[in-house]
Amino acid sequence: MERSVILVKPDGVQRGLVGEIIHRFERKGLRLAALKMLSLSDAILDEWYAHHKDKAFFPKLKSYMKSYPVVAMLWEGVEAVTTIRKMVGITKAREADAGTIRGDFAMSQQYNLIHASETAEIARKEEALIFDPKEVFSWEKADYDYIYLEEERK
Ligand code: FUP
Repeated sequence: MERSVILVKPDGVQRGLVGEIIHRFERKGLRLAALKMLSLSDAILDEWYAHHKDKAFFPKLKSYMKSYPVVAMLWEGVEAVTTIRKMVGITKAREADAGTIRGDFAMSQQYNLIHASETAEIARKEEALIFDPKEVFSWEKADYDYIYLEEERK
């Protein structure tokens, strides 16, 4: 199974959408492996958005991500990274498909509520940046027999 790192960004926390976002992933059948609130440091953000560090929007993005705490979560499932990216929608939220989190609740390219890991490899890096192994739980989800076929659940 794959794990994906989700951040409910400062705008999502301010707008009271933490519960809505958790609710969507829970209903989908994903397993919550870790959850915490934290303030992002410069060191984490520089690593997190290293691919954007030369872009004009980077300073604004960084100060926005530091402006209030975020809620970080780890959600697990078969091919969870791709599934979650589909549920989140494209970066420019006002053009995101209806039915996605950004499409249903946001209008901006920066204030787009949520971060979701882009690939499984990036997810592993992000997990190590945000979570101590002690904070990650491998509890058994009782309804898996009704969510996956046994052969799908690898
Ligand atoms: P995403 O993977 O959809 O979160 O998007 P990116 O990794 O491309 O961008 C990360 C964050 O940078 C976005 F969520 C918001 C911010 N951003 C801007 O503020 N302006 C832009 O033009 C592009 C991205």
